[in-house]
Amino acid sequence: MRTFRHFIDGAFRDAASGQTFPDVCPLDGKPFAEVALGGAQDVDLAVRAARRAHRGPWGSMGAAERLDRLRLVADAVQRRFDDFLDAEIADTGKPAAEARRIDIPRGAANFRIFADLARGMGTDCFETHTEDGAGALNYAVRVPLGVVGVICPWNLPLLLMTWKVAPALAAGNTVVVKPSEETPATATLLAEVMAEAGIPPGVYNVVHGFGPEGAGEALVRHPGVNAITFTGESRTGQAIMAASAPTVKHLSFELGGKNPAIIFDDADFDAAVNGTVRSVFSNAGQVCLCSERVYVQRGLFDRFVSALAERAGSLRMGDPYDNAVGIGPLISRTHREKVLSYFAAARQEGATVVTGGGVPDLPAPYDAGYYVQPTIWTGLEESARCVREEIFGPVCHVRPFDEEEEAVALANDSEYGLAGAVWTRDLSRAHRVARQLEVGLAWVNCWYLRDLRTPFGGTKLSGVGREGGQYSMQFYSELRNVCVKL
Ligand code: NAD
Ligand code: 6OD
Repeated sequence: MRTFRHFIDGAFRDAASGQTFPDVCPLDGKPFAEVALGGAQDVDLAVRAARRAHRGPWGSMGAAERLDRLRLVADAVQRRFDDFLDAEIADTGKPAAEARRIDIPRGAANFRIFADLARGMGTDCFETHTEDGAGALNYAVRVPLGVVGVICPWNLPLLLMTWKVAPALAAGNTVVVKPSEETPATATLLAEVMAEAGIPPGVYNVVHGFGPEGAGEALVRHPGVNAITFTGESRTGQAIMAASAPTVKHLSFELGGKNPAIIFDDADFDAAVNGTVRSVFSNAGQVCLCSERVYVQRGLFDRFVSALAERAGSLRMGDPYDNAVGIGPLISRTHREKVLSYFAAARQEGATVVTGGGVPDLPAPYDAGYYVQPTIWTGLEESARCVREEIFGPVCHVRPFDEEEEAVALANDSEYGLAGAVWTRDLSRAHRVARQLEVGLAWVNCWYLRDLRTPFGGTKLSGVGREGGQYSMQFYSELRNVCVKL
């Protein structure tokens, strides 16, 4: 059996406690690796190494050389594409076609884009009047924060970790990464790549383990950590915010969602169906941006629900390397129990189950995997738990609406505010509705179309701050003003 160890100060290490926990493959429920069980002692070692590297080789390296090395990391991820693919599939069970198209290319692209962006960042300069007439010059310099704690979820492990690590390093910080306990593989593999690309020891550290009372919490509480960038559940964000208060850390949070999709009856029908199928079922619904509430204008409702149900019913499950497979398992037994509990709750709350609602009948070894059927409900009240709470599975509720105003009000009636999708051919309406949605990301006639220079993040319970492009560079650095009396 393989072992995923911590990576601290340029070397792989066992946990200080000597303990491990199993990494289970969701395709068949079988453990395939042992993972070092990190705690406060491991985190402390990693933070000390990161501080030394920040004061030493990484902090004193010129920006051009630092960014060139990050480009080498991108090249190395690309070179080891198949290793990353296999690692990601073993951890998550997601279809290879999806990981080949999105997760692994983004693992490389994140390093390239932030290496380019960091080179072009400028700062302000002001000429200031003084009483003696000689004046003063004020200019700002952008400096790294120091050590950044990177706490990651399990749904897009490589994509979301590198989305944070790349800009943090580009800005001159060093990092301690705490991958999700469900998905330790790609963060460990990236450690090998970092070493190959000439990233000095201590710049990229990985401590595996759990969150509360484990490595995650220890990282948040450590006084040597200057900032925490976190993606995960809103409740976890609340706990991290409270635990980081005594050491007043910079925080960036990308949290949960209960995202609406609005389909007007003038929409391109096929495009709206295709887009909604993607937005509900991608990664088995385990993307924070997935649509769980679909509002369809009444004239189109029956036809749309039938088309969606037909497509959902035809999503194949099984061998993730088979290109015909369109949907994988959920991440864990526990998460499947949670999603199935919503399937039961929906029935109690009076849902009509249009399709799915159970566990699929699959051949071995997938019969032991954590699969659920792609599921569509109609007929729930907006007050139903299944319409209000994030489920994070391959499921949506579809409800008809009559007027534009009503659709906007329904979409905004949520504690969350991450993303929304609007499908219409009416350009004015598209702009009007997108402007009114209380979300950080509004897509029109598309879903999850990404340009990495754009601001990414949520409103309400869906997050604090924006990452992406210059917004990431701003979060991972701070400005120091220099005032020179002339
Ligand atoms: P999670 O919050 O359970 O765990 C995320 C990470 O936080 C894990 O590494 C975990 O070990 C750690 N953690 C848990 N409790 C902690 C604590 N008290 N202190 C420090 N660390 C702690 O989330 P998850 O189940 O891994 O991921 C799914 C969730 O993430 C969903 O809610 C989803 O919407 C959200 N998500 C949001 C975005 C976004 O961009 N907004 C992206 C991906 C996922
Ligand atoms: O694409 C991205 O940059 C990003 N942060 C995606 C988040 C997906 C959430 O599950």
